[in-house]
Parts: sequence; C-alpha cells; structure tokens
Amino acid sequence: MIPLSAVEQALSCNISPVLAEQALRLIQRSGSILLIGHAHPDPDAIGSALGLAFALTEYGKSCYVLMPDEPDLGYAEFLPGFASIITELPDSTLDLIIALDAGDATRYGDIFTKYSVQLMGIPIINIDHHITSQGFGVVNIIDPQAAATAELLTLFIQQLQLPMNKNAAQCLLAGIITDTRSFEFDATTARTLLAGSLLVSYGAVPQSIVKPMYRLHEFASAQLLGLVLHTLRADCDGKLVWAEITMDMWGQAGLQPGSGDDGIPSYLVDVRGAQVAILFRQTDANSVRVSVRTTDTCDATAITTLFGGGGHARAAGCVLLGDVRAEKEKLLAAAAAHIAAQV
Ligand SMILES: [Mn+2]
Repeated sequence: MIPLSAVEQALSCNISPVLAEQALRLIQRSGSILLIGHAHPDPDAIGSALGLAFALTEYGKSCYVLMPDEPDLGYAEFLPGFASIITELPDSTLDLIIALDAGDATRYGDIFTKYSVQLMGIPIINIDHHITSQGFGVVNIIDPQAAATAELLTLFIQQLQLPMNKNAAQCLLAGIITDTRSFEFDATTARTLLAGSLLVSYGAVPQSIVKPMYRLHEFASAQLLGLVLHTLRADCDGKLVWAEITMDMWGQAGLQPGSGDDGIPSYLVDVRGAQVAILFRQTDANSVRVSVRTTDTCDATAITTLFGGGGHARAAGCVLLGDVRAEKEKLLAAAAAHIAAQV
C-alpha cells in the first residue's frame, strides 16, 4: 500500500482548531449521541451520519442515527449500518446532537418540532457544506469548500483523531461519491480526492457505490428507455432535445405509471450539443410531469417557473394540467425562447 502520511497530514489541519477543540470536548463528555440528517435524506446525509456513528462507536460512545423520513431502501446496498437507522426518537437519555448536511433546524423535517421537549437543552454540533448555511448549533462547522458533508467529516475525524474504520470509510465515501456524482461535479477539489484516497486506504470500495447508484437498472427500466428513445426529437439546431413517456409505455414496459424512469432526463441532456433537455411523463389522462435538465448558461427554473414549478438551474420540474397537448407546445416554445436569449 502507498504510504499515506502526506495525505493524512494534508487532511489534519482544515477545520478551525478552536472549533475542532470545542467539538471534541462536547463529544468526550457525552455518553450518548444522536446523529441526524435532513428531510428526504440523500446518501450524503445518511452516509455522514452512519460514518460518524461508526467512528464514535469505536471511540466508546452510544450512537443513534435518526432520519426524519424513511430513507430510500436502495441505499442499503452500499451503506453499512443502514438497518440501524431509526425514524423515531429513542427513549434514552441523550447528551449531544450532531446535525449533518443542513445548516438550519427547519431542514431536519419535524425532528425539532415533534421532539422539542425531549431535545430541549441538548447541545448541537452542526456540520454542513451548503453555502447558504448559517449553522444553528453551539458549535458550527460549516465549510462550503467541501464537496460533501462526508468530505468535511473525513477531515473532522482525521483532525480530531477519532478512529476511522472500514465501515465508516465506506459510508463517507458514499456521501462524497453521490454529492459529486463520482468526482465529476465542479465542487470536486484536490482535497475531495485526497479525502477519497484516505477512505479507500481504510477499505472503502468505490465500485460498490458507483455501480448500484448510477449504473444498475431493472430490465423493465431498460425497456422503457427503448420506448422513450423512439420519441426523441430535437429543435434549435440540436440545443433543445425532448422525449416523452406516454400512458401506454408504462404498461408495455411492465411498470407502474411514474416508476422506473430514473436517469432518463440525465440521459437526454447528455446528447451532444443539448442545452435544454425535457422529458414529458404522462402518468394520468389529465396531467404531464415535466423534467428539465440544462447545460451551459441555460437555467431550468427559467422554464419551469412559468408553469408553476421550481427546482435548480441544472434540474427542475413542473406539472402540466388541463389541455396538456397545448401546454406542451407552450413549454417547448418557452424553452426555445430561453435558448435563443442566451448569448
Ligand atoms: Mn451534501
């Protein structure tokens, strides 16, 4: 194995020493620690909580990993400890809360309202990487340079000299891989890769995360993709591409309407030259769900908000109701106008 001392060294001095010391003191004086993730938890929220719980358990602490919503069962395939996740507060004394992957108490579903009495007065360490986060704990470790909360926790564990182990490393690598889509997104830095390197040296296996997360799909979904690609169209010199899933396609592929189509919008936006990719999904006679993906300077929300939807610049959605045929034409015209408005 390649000696990692340089990597370990680079990862040991990233968090403010004052904050690291305060966090370590809170952890040391606590016997029982509650780790929580945000509403509709993604693998970064869950992997961060499970990963830190593995490290803190080895450090001698009793840990509970609580999520405000039932996590996607598919994540069990690559997250050790998944079965230990609880969605109700345990009936135990708690000394410390560590809130992960969101910087505002309201982002943790109903945890702080439903359990306001039980959680009152328990100190909170808040660890997050979102640029908009203010932090709501007594100790706030917020670093928007981190591509994932799991990257920040890798630094945290390293700097506080908490015990890293194979399970912790696997959970944290899952958080980093999913928040960067396998180290692809702009947020990925040299430090992100160093964190990944350290986690792999502890036994985390990238393929065991990447394959189930991004590549494996059901036979029925592959059949649906085949049907959808027959409807693929382009306009605006190939800058606008779209496709649709009609009502009968779900049945032909053996799927419930609205299921098994994950990844199709991303597939469409990867057509070379596409700036806006749209997938229309008819799930009943009177409504069409629309997924918009963009590249370059296009903003998906500039299109979806015109139709009462929302989302992010790269991925957004809306629902078309009423005369869905006419609404589809309107949305395509809005997309073409948005593309034409880019310089
Ligand atoms: Mn995250």
